Amino acid sequence: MKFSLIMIMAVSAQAHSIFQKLSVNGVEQGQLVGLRAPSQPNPVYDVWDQQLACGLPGTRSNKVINVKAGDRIGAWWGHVIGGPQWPNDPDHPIASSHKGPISTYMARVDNAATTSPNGLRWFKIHEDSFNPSTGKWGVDNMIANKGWSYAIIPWCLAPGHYLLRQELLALHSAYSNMGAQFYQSCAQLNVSGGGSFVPSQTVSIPGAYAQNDPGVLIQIWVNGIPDNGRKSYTAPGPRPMTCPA
Ligand SMILES: [Cu+2]
Repeated sequence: MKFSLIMIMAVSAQAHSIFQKLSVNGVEQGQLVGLRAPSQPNPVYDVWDQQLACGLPGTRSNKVINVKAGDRIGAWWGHVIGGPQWPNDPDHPIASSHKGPISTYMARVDNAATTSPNGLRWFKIHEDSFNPSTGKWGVDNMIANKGWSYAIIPWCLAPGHYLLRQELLALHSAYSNMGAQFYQSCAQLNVSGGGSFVPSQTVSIPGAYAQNDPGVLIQIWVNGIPDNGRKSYTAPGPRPMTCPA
């Protein structure tokens, strides 16, 4: 038992993933264009790490992507920068062991190309969390979509520059303290065409999560299956915003 646990951890340490490409209504924007993305696929483990905002050190594009409120934004995940590490890489876009929710946040900024990712006020716009009736996690859906995970820019959002942060939370080792793995990058967006809504309920990142949050410190393996025993699961942080009626 002890040996097999060490084996699992050794394998998962090789895996991991990077959000490294953006699409707008299905149109790809190019590798790392309009993004701040880590250069290597390791996660953040500490919910108080400043790098929880936009990921580990890496590249920062000088481009800001023009989008409209209501556009469908795609985030593309790959095992390493460029995608697969080698032909038929089984850990691309991510090792299938890495079950967990995918959450998308935004934060209003003055200049999306230059702003610091820290000290911002974030709101969640979407989550693909867990479906207890199918046992599928957001990560399962992303793998089925060949690395793509989507969110819609809320139609009511006030125009301006924003950072869009997509977070993949891998829970396969989340049964131990600091075992949950947070992967994230940020997209630099200029939103036009929306309404006038400025979300007032916001969170800090880091700050939105506790290390012992029930969505962070959790045993999802029940009888050897990572399906949380088909019980409901709530991703950490706030629920996605809704536009005023
Ligand atoms: Cu990993």
